[in-house]
Amino acid sequence: MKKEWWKEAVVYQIYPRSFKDSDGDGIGDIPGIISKLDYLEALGIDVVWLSPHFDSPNADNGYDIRDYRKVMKEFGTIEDFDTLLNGLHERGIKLIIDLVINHSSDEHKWFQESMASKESPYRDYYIWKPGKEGNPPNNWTSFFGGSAWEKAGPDGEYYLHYFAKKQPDLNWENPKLRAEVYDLMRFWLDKGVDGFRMDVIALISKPTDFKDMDVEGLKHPEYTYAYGPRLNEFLKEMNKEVLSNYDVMTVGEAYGGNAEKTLEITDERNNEIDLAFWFDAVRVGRDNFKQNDWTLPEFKKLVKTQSDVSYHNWPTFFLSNHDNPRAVSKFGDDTPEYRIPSAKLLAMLLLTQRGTAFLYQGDEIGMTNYPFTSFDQFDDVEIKGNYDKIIANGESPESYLEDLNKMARDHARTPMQWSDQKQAGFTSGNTTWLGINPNFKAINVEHNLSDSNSIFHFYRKILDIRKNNDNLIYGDYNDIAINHPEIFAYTRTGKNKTYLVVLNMSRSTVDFKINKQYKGYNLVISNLTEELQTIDSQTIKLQPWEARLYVSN
Ligand code: ISL
Repeated sequence: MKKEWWKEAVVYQIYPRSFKDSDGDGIGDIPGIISKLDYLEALGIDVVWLSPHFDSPNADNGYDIRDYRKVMKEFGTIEDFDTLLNGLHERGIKLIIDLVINHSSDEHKWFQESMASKESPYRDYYIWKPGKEGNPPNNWTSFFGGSAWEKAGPDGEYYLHYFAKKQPDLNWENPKLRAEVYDLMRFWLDKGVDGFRMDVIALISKPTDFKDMDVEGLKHPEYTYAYGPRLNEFLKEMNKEVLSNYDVMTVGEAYGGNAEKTLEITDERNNEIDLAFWFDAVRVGRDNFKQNDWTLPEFKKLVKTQSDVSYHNWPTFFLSNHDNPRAVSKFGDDTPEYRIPSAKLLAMLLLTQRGTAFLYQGDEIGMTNYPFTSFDQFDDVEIKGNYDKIIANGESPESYLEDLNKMARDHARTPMQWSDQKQAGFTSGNTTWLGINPNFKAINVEHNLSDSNSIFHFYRKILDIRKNNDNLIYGDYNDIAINHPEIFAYTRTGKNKTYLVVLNMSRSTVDFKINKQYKGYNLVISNLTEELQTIDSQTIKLQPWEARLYVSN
């Protein structure tokens, strides 16, 4: 296995709007992040992934870019960005930024020009089609509700938008557009950024036939939209033109669920991108807006599929991000009794899996889902955009709200809880762009820092163990109890050591039977006990949500 810095990295995702506000307007900003650099250093992460920081009218919180070379005014200036980058680099932390190039904002000057006339040199920067008898060109739908087509401009044509109508899709068939994208990538790389997270990268090459979808297709339009015929070609070109000239990491959002194609774009022999996020494990039990029940064996099997990639691929592992509920609320147990042990267990799970690990802001202190009680508490364009469709499908507002309380994207976007003071120490202002979780008095950074037994310090310790153990990073992965309903147990076998991870993901006390080959393994760390123990029998007794890491001798 070829060693690479990005294979060893633990990446910390910052959603800048919600991280830390420095000027009292209730919106997080870059100077706010700069004021927390020592915090990030103390945690011990290797890379920061910054969600979009570019100039944007914020139809989708920055995933709609108006100017790719400017910083969003609420977040600060380009000088602030440079200071952030230097500050991170001085602390040995790398920075990757969010490249949103499937679509731009409709307020981008390219789109304004493109819409102005059919003859505009920018017309083909986007995808325009004539309507059909007063209707859109086909029946494709937007992920954020309604048709994926919007009529605009003097010529009466429709443009394609897979997301909100303020997010028109860029036309990757046009070599001029591709050259512009490569240029803006170079702009940021020449500043010294260390790579990109690539938003919905599997969607950039569009299907060629623009045929209507059938009823089944309409349930999951992403399967039609993703992995178009020229995706590999575009990524190879991007790699040759730009990426291959820098020592950077790239992680693509492989939205659209096609394992074979995802492996292809991340196969090191293909020179496309390095890594991809797979969503099957993180979305276990999810069906669009419904979070159904799921079982631990189901989850473990999805994790195994992600992990068992070929020698020429490298996996990623994550339990949450800005589009998903809080890790401890979905995978742990966020009741007062079990929140702390289960959040620590998730720390062990995240940091001992095979693959580049992605930790989402706030998970290191065990932040939980927000208790939403009404629709006006949400900000997300996706929730608002899909409301009519969901109600028209026969669901009641009450049951939609119940679903959203399990899976809404806004759970992850509430402001970071820094202290038990006013506005959780997030802002000095009187308002925040999204509500602060009412549990901030109990759950916050300050308490975590001052308690050596906290979730934060547990993350710190495991990060440190991981950093000093190649076997834990590059070792083979083997699930040793895949059908066990409560225990997640696996080994990581490297050149000279085997690690054994045993996680009780339940509220029950469990006697876990283990093969005698593990006799004599020593405890490295546990979330419940400080006592160092050796495995001396074939049964390990685990308390509810107990997590243990052992090593061979
Ligand atoms: O979050 C989702 C469903 O709840 C997905 O449909 C999500 O939109 C999809 O994973 C793509 O996400 C990315 O692109 C979107 C943006 O809204 C997300 O925040 C981003 O992560 C459009 O740019």
